[in-house]
Amino acid sequence: MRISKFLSRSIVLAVIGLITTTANAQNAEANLQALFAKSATESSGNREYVPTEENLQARKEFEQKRFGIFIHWGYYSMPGQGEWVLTRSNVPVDEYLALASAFYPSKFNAKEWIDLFKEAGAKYMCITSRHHDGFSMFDSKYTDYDIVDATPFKRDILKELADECHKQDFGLNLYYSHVDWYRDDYPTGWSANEYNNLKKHEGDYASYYKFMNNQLTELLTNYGKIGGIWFDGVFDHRRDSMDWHFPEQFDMVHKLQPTCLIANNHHRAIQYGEDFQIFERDLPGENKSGFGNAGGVSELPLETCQQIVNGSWGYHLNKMDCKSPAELIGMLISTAGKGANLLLNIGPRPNGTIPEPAAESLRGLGKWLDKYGETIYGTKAGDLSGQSWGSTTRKSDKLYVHITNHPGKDLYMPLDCKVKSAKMFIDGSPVKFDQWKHGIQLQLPDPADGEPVMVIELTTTTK
Ligand code: FHN
Repeated sequence: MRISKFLSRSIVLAVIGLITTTANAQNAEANLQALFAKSATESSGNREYVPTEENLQARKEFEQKRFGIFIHWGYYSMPGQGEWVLTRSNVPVDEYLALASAFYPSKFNAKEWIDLFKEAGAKYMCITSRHHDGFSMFDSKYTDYDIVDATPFKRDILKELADECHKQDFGLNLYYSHVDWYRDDYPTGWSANEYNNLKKHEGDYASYYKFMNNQLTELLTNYGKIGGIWFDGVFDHRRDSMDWHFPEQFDMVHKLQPTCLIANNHHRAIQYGEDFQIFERDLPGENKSGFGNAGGVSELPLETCQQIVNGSWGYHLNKMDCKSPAELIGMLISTAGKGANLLLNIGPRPNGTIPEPAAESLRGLGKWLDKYGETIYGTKAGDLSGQSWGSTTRKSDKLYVHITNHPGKDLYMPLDCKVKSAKMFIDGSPVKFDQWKHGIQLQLPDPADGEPVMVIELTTTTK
């Protein structure tokens, strides 16, 4: 082709391309505005979020549970390098995607999982229905990139887990990622700038938003009662402050299941439609994890998520150092002492089993809860928490003193209440104390061998 002809042809093509792209972008924008204009008048508008009575009741029941199991599981467990292996290991995306066609968790057994979680004393679980890699761990008709269509396993593990949870009266919450490293209609953000194996694209948020809402509708229609949706991923557009249009999405969730509680892992002040507040690897009010928790501690039910191993949510072959039962008990005590639920994470193996060290620690925690669960479940934050010697929880006129670091013979506790009696929780044997003007001085028995925590029950009255 002569150059001039080639050039003019290229210019024409480029202009057509530009017009088309612009037109697509304008169409996408128009679709988006049309979509939100409609949903905005239908849903949130400028209304403030007023939770329904049934939602408020669901919140109360949620915070009574105090202990849940977090599960990060997907085909990302196959390389055994955690759930960010696609990006942090900077692997070729197509090679990563090919792993899905070999994902066959042959030993997955929903009953074994729920039996173990109940033996651990947990009252609910939260599983990654779809993490940042975009892979759906449930049968979705809005994508073939899911466990039924894209793997030889072909079973809907979420359906099997949901059926078992409902059969065993065990709560089921679902983690759902707002970030998507797979779909072309997701407007790429921080992840694609940070990791150069991810393609950057403008995406089409109206299309992606519709996809998410279609999937959330599937999750809230096909799997029975869902206790909560745990959203994650706003970090990807923190800097460009993309409008995710959460209010309309959250209204839709509440419309589908009014008792489904919503939380969003943004570490900021609570926003429209949220029903509980998440803290990630921090107690409420702390900022050891560096996420900032700029939103302070709200009046909503609180939940702190922690890892049973140090340093990974998803299965990681190099991070198998599991917290001991005593460490887990201490974690639960300090979390409950702040009036928060502990969501303790496990990363199952690619074959669908729970690593034995994690199972062992869970069983040890469960043994402790068999004896002391009354001092954790259904309690509120104690009058004193985060002390060097331990923490407290409160249930009506009972104040449970959890001593994880025995301070010796005497323990002074500054208290605004009056103490009527003190006894060892485990056997009711009386504990001597002196009532002072602004607190009490306990005379502690010696710590019992093999008991990681000394629990004293105070019966109190207002002064
Ligand atoms: O990026 C995710 C991470 O993979 C994991 O799901 C945690 C769980 O709290 N949330 C995000 C990191 O903050």
